[in-house]
Amino acid sequence: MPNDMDRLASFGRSGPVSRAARLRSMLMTPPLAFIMEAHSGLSAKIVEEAGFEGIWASGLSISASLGLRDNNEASWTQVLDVLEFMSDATTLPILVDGDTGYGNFNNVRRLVRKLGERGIAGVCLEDKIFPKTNSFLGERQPLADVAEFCGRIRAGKDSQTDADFSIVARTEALISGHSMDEALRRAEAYHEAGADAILVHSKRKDASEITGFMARWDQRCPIVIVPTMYYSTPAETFRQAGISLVIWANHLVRASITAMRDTAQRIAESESLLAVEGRVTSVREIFALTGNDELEAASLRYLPATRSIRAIVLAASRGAGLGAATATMPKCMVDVRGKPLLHQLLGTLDECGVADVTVVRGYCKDAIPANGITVVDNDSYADTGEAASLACALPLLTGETIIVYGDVLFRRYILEELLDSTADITIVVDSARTATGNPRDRVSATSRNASQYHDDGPALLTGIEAAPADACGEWIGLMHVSARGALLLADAIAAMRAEGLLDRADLPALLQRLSAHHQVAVHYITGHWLDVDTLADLAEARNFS
Ligand code: SPV
Ligand code: MG
Repeated sequence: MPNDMDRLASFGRSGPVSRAARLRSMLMTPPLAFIMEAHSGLSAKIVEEAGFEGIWASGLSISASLGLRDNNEASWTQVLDVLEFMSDATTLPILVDGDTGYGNFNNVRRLVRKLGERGIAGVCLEDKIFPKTNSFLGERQPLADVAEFCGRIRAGKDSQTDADFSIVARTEALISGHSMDEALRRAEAYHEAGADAILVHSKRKDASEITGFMARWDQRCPIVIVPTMYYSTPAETFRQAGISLVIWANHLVRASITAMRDTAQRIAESESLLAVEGRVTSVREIFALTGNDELEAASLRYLPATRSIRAIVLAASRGAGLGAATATMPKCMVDVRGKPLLHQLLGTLDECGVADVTVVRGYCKDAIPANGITVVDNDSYADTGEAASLACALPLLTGETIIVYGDVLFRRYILEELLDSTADITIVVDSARTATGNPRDRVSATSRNASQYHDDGPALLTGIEAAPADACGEWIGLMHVSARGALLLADAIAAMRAEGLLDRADLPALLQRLSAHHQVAVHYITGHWLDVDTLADLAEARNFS
């Protein structure tokens, strides 16, 4: 049965749509048609790309590409597997070189059914005996008995599952040294047996046998030729002679052998790829030929959207509390168990799938190399605060973003939980720290940690710099914004800048401003984090895991 691709593909000759019907049209209706050899899915694509209307699945070429002789060394099911790749790779009709049909009438029946299942448009059967030998090897190869071969043709026609499937009967009479009369006798018998077309093969250097045959054939049915040996004959001669279909039988496998040998030799001799780069097809071209763009489009349609989360790390300050440790580097580069603090933080971000990280540098900025991260500089770090540092990364504050201080360490689960937040703006607050820590980071919220589970929604930030009695905890310097939250944050930064408040503001001040107009969700934790402000913190950081 024709498959969907057959039904949909309609180009070349107008009218018929199935591949079998298109091959039939090439055989039955002028003008002279040409089909080109292919032996693999890739070569089939190249034939189609070149604008041919059909493909010759050459026995010689398929065998050679498998490293085998053209003597039926590849089993017919192995050939069938190659044909399936070819059929899938192209929309063109494929005429298969079926050799002798791999045996008697019974083998032909099964072959034709299986070809139909793979969307093959037609098969060419030659009047020789299994196992075959290539026509250009030796002389006077024995031919099949005419009646027996006619039985193969009839069996094939009775087995086709698509009414338009074609059987081309090939006579080797002239190649095997028989007379023109014998060639004509055989052609007539095969035509009578139901062959849709006759392939007349010749190994002369000129087309005289072919034109001689045509002069006597009288257009009884379409004639197919393979001008491998009489290659200098112009196509016009075939047109004038009334040929229906020309097969360019083996030139892609031959071209590939030339190219592969040349490339292999150059590389072997020069011990380098330089000699061939630019002479060989680019890898990008392979992607194009095999349709990777289609796969990309399909992935967008069928795969769940991938989440892309950025991080902005604020690391512009020196960190005066660390004394000599920050004489030549910012606080985030201080060593904690063999790695800078910043690298510990980047590791945690990476483990949670946040690989697109921007670090805002300031003090000793050259101590933070741009390896695997984007760097943005706040050159006024000495006179500005955290909000101004964040403002330096404003162009990168788009989409879902984590904002974090460069001197904070926290267990991975804290970030994982934060990334589950559905609020537009969420800050992480340690509810165990209401009296300790930096007063500016103490926050008040609509509910405390203990009561969070009984509420409908999350606790919301109500104020900063809360007195210990009012504080619900300490903001740990880690927050998350959704794509919308990023816009809200950018708007707040722009408003503070317009009011002249940006330069001196810290992040709690920015959060307070946001919470006045928008909901800032509080995600509570207890412990499992630290920030490094003092040498004591640094000692603690070295024990943090
Ligand atoms: C083939 O391409 O395998 C053919 C054509 O059968 S020829 O090699 O010319 O016989
Ligand atoms: Mg062959």
